[in-house]
Amino acid sequence: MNEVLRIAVQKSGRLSEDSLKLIKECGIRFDNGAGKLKTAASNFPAEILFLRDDDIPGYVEDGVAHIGIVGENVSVESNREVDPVHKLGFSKCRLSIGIPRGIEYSSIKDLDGKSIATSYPRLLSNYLEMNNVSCQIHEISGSVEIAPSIGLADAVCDIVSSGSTLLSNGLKEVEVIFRSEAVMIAGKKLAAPYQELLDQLLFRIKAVQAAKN
Ligand code: PRT
Ligand code: ZN
Repeated sequence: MNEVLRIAVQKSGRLSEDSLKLIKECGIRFDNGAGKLKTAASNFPAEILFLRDDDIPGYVEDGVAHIGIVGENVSVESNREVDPVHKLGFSKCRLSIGIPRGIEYSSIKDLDGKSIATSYPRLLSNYLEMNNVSCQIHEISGSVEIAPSIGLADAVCDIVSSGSTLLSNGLKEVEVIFRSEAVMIAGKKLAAPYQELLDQLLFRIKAVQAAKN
């Protein structure tokens, strides 16, 4: 069999180290010399592609990569046609709404008519709709937490882990709208040889996870 499973992982960021560690713990050996965008495994028919996390769902949908590792937040927000095949247990975080600390808050209804800055317009608008609340959503791609203090928005909706970024920007967390962790995503209807390789990899991943619990 000459088929090679193409695995997309984040090139450099919060998911990178744990993604590569997991692949190594599965017994798959590869050389990830600095600056490489692609590397072949030496003892498993796989190739690793190093990409920006936001691009991974699209590449998996298009079949450029057969599978990928991303945050569920990125996968769901992308709205790409991919299968979330297995949760990986690392990079846990939440997508939350934060408001200035001095403002009282009792429920999501308090946000009706307000503006919210976020990089996650789809997840946010789904949540607001579900709660029958209507807000103006300002989509910005980074430094979201600064928005209220510069008068750009009344609230923010961003990824929170320890909570210290919200705190240091004078904000408090008032609603958790999505809980996320790293997930293995796969293309819909993978051809048989790739599905078989994915099954072998998932078998190893589950064994690695079981050994840790
Ligand atoms: O360059 P590239 O586009 O590939 O990476 P990126 O900068 O978009 O993503 P990166 O590496 O920051 O995050 C990758 C994934 O890690 C995210 O999509 C989440 O699934 C997950 N993750 C886990 C986090 C965090 N924890 C996190 N704390 N992603 C972002 N943050 C940021 C958050 O945006 C906020 O600015 O950290 C700040 C909050 O952290 P605390 O600890 O102060 O609450
Ligand atoms: Zn990104």
